[in-house]
Order: sequence, then structure tokens, then C-alpha cells
Amino acid sequence: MPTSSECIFCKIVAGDIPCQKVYEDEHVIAFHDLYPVAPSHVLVIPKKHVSTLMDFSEADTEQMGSILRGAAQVAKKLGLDEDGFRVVNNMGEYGGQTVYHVHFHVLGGRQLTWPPG
Ligand code: IU
Repeated sequence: MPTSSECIFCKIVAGDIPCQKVYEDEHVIAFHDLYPVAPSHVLVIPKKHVSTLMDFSEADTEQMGSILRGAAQVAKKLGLDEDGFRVVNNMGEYGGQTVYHVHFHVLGGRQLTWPPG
């Protein structure tokens, strides 16, 4: 599994940094965000180190599918599916990405507004 020794999310995948895990499969893990911005705020990340959404290759199609399936599983597990929830990827500087191991936010538990800031 390609990892980056500098990457905090790779350390979480490796178990070197603890997390509150919500979901895991062969390709992804999902854990509670350390600084939640909604009552439920979970990050779904590939186990493989991929920096941004733009860095997925054709060979990563299964991983990408697992991320969205994982997000739906997280929503179901946390009971967000009835009222609704949001799945967000922040890409690059203008997108507001701060951690360069690609991740999808699952946000729910309150009425979310649109457009985002
Ligand atoms: P962003 O889309 O790259 O901005 O999101 C990064 C998220 O990672 C953000 O919501 C942080 O609160 C979260 N996070 C975390 O949960 N644990 C960490 O150790 C670090 C960031 I660093």
C-alpha cells in the first residue's frame, strides 16, 4: 500500500495515530473529524496515499467507488440517511484543502446551507 511518511492520514491508516473509526473496508477507512463543523463530521479516505482528487488514476477506479460506498455506509451507520447529509471534497487551495491525502467529508446532523463559503 503506497504511503507517505510525512502524511498524517497515512499515519492514521497505519494505526500510528489513533482515530475514532466509523467504517473500514479493503480500500478505505472513515473516522470522525478531529475538528467537526457539524454534529456529524466524518472523513472517508483511501488507504492508499493519493494527494488530491486530481491524482486518482484509472487504476484507482475501485478505490474511488469504495469512497462513495463508504460515505453512504457512514451515513447509514450514523443515522444521517433519513434527514439527509452532504459529501464534500475540497480540492487544492481555492477548494480549501488543507490535508494533502485525498478525503471526502460526510457532514450531517443539522440543516446545511448552500452555497458554501
Ligand atoms: P480539508 O478538506 O483538507 O480542509 O480537510 C481536512 C480535515 O482534516 C479538516 O476538517 C480537519 O479538521 C481534519 N483533520 C483531522 O481530522 N485530524 C487531523 O489530525 C488533521 C486534520 I491535521
